[in-house]
Amino acid sequence: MKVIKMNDNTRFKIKEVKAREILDCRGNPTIEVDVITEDNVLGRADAPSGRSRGRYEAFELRDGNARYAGRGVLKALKNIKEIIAPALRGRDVRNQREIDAVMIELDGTENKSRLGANAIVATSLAVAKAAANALSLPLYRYIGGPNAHMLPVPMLILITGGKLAATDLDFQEFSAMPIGAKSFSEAIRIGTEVYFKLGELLAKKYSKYALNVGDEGSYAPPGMKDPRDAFEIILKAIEELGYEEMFVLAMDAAASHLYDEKKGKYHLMGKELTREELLEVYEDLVKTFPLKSIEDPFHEDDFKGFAEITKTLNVQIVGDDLFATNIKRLMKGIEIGAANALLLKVNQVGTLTEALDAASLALKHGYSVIVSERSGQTEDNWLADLAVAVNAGQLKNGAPCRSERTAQFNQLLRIEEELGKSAKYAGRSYRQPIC
Ligand code: 2PG
Ligand code: MG
Repeated sequence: MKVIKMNDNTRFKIKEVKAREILDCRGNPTIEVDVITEDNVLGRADAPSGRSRGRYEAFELRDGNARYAGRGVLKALKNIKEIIAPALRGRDVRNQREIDAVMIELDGTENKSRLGANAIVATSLAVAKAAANALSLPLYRYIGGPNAHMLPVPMLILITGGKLAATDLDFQEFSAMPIGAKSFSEAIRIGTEVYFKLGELLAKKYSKYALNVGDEGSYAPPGMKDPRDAFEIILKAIEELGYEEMFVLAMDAAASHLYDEKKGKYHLMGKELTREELLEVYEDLVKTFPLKSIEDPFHEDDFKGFAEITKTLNVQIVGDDLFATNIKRLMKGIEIGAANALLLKVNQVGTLTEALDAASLALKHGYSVIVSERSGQTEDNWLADLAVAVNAGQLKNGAPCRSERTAQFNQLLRIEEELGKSAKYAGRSYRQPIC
């Protein structure tokens, strides 16, 4: 048996921080960081990237020149090499908080625009992975400690619109959550069966082109406009399989992208709606379908609108663009009861520490936490570990296909197996997992 000496500095001391430009699932360049300790323990992590981004997210630094249509990340790599790496050399990888604070200070801006949040987030996660590896612990165990055991309910995005697919659907995501499964593996199985069945139904009704998929692997049916049509056909797939007791529905309106600031109105199906009229649309959907979770129902500055819908509808109201995983914005929301769930995206804020702080704050105030992908992912699977580490109870990770998605689901299948009897699937208690 390998004995790890905790005061063995060479095992934990950072020798080198290396970074490279790799491609994400959209073919866009992103950053991969290797943190290597003096004993040659490696921690490697990739930065994800969003397309349907909020205004309050940390800054993603891109080159803006001819290479890769301006999307190269060489400037960010240079910042890692010349600024971050020298400051991290010699530090102990177990001091995550200290290391993240060093990077925040080196950056010195409110939104990490000097060094780039993409540079910082990949380094922050690589440090955590190096620490986990140096301690011979799985990442979820290292980050979450002995109580990390909750397998999340996957929010399976089955149909996409908005900015993430070429469809006429204004709302961005139409999802199903297998809350009635007994285990994560059962949840993935029945979720995937629904995905297959939905494909058949969509091809019949909307032509074979309906099987083309959007950014998160979800179907993008041509000609579908009405959100009710999306939910109807998802529900039909669920019912045809006899799974109606097993699933609830969820959606991401991503309403910041439907909002016309000048007019103060939202675009939906060719109409212009006031906040009140849009609220009626949601009310109607909640009455008609087993819709239990609505993300970003209003634009990212409308804290009041979020508070109103949270009071009015008895469902999960999720702040994504609204909170941007930012503690200050979350606190503001908590004060007035805006939303009751936080969408947790590490790269929205830029460091693991800040993301964990946001999750703790949310949980402390009875807000649910949904650990979330970005539409631009890589095959790196730290996201799955993070979901278990914080016992979040929910994971938004797209459809059960395409490798950047299955990388997470497959990792969760491994974690479930590894935890054995200690593993608990959040299931029906997904909003407040009972530990
Ligand atoms: C969202 C996300 C992903 P993106 O709005 O929730 O689902 O979008 O990662 O493109 O910003
Ligand atoms: Mg969103």
